[in-house]
Amino acid sequence: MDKLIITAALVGAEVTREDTPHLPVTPEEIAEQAAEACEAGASIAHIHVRDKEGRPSQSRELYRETIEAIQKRCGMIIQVSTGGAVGMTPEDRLQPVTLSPEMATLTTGTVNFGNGVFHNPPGEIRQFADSMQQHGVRPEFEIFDTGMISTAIALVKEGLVTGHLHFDFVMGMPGGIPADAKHLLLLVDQLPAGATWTVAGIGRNQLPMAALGVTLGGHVRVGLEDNLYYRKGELATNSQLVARVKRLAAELERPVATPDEARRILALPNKEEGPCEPIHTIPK
Ligand code: KMH
Ligand code: ZN
Repeated sequence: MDKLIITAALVGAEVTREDTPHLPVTPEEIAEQAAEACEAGASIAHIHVRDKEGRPSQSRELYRETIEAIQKRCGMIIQVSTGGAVGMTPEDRLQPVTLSPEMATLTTGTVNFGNGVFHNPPGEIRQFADSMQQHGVRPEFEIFDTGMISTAIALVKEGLVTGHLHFDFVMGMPGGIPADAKHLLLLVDQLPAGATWTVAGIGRNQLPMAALGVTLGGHVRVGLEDNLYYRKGELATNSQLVARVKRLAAELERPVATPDEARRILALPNKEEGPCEPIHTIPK
């Protein structure tokens, strides 16, 4: 198995300071917690940003400030959200892609999201993929339900996504695929050979899904975007959640990847050598 890539989903769009005092909100707070998560074993920072009132935002300027603040502190792979918050326009959601970060999320289908609808119709998915291609950004496919994998593969066949394929299975979100071993295996089975995957369990599913990610040869996403608690009744910090996965993985003889090791595993373009060749195979 490859070394384990831990993604720290630090902020999200839904959690508030009222929910937990540990949520980072300003660019400096997000950067500080990214550095702590990196120190604890994470190699990717999945980021959203918030405005001055703490509301979810996709402001290019706020992303720029946040990315620069992270880059001053550590060499993590920065993955911006294009999901933003339910109800945002595609143009709004695409703003951070124009900064050409190393990675961005790409959700390949519409899904009920709690009481709302996370709207990703076919035309907009292609618009997002095209924008990422134009700006040299590697997508991470956000898979909330099974049908989203075949849509991701369609984008590859259409030439809208090139390079190594990496998937994030978001499991246990009300309205999305349930979080359990049976459903995880169903998702993994559908991936093209050579693709990599990570798993993000929502709420109390975070720890058991992380354990499955480690043991099945996937990678793991944790953080306050997906789960507020360290255990029942005890609020967590981002770095505590990352550190626990690193310890768990160490017990299972799966060391964590540094950011540069993660770049090699994900075949991210090396600035000097140019784009890497794709190593996955797409079924005909
Ligand atoms: N906040 C959700 C509506 C992503 O980052 O791309 C979407 C989301 C996924 O968080
Ligand atoms: Zn997100």
